Amino acid sequence: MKKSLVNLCGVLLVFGVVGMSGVVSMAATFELRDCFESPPLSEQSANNLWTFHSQDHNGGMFPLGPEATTYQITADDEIIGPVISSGDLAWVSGYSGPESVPTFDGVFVHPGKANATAVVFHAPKAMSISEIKLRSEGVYDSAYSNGISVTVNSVISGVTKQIGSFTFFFPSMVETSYTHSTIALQEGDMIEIVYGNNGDHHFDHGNVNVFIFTTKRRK
Ligand SMILES: [Ca+2]
Repeated sequence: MKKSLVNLCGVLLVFGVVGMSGVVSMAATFELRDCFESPPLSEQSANNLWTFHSQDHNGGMFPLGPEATTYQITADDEIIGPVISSGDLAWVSGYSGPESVPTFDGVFVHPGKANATAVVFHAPKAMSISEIKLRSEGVYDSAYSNGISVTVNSVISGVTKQIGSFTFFFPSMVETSYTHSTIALQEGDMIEIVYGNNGDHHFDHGNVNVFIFTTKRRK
């Protein structure tokens, strides 16, 4: 089924270039947070640019949360959304433990007891990805968390290949950038970011964002 650029999740065109040979090129940035900028959200559709699943892209899509600012499976604590803004004191715990204030504009994420929370980007057309950048930090009472594990995969022609993985812990903000090679996607191929509980889901309260940068493309 054809994907459309015009859906709930926006695309920011960064710049266009007319090369010396007269070839028109274009690069774009796709940002996870764009999906959550304008609540109330709609129920997920398989045609969306970004979708959110239990465990990985093969798992069920999360239903809409009760306040239409999140997608979540309440029974397993898997959740993504709402947006978190830099400096928002609502995401400071107020408990006796160490506290932090969110340092960037992102999206709340919580892996489940049993299953990870998977963020899936669907290529709307053939594209070459030059960089995948992730921002990750613990918020609220995540000082008591044992960390949230992150795995980044490409899914090309149905074959999953790991690009990288890391685990983040309160209180440091981690910026992770994968630029080691260009990733060629065809329409319908995916980039998958799996937020897992690192063995224990308690206090796994994360603020995350994902940026996917495409290269200039020759026509
Ligand atoms: Ca954990």
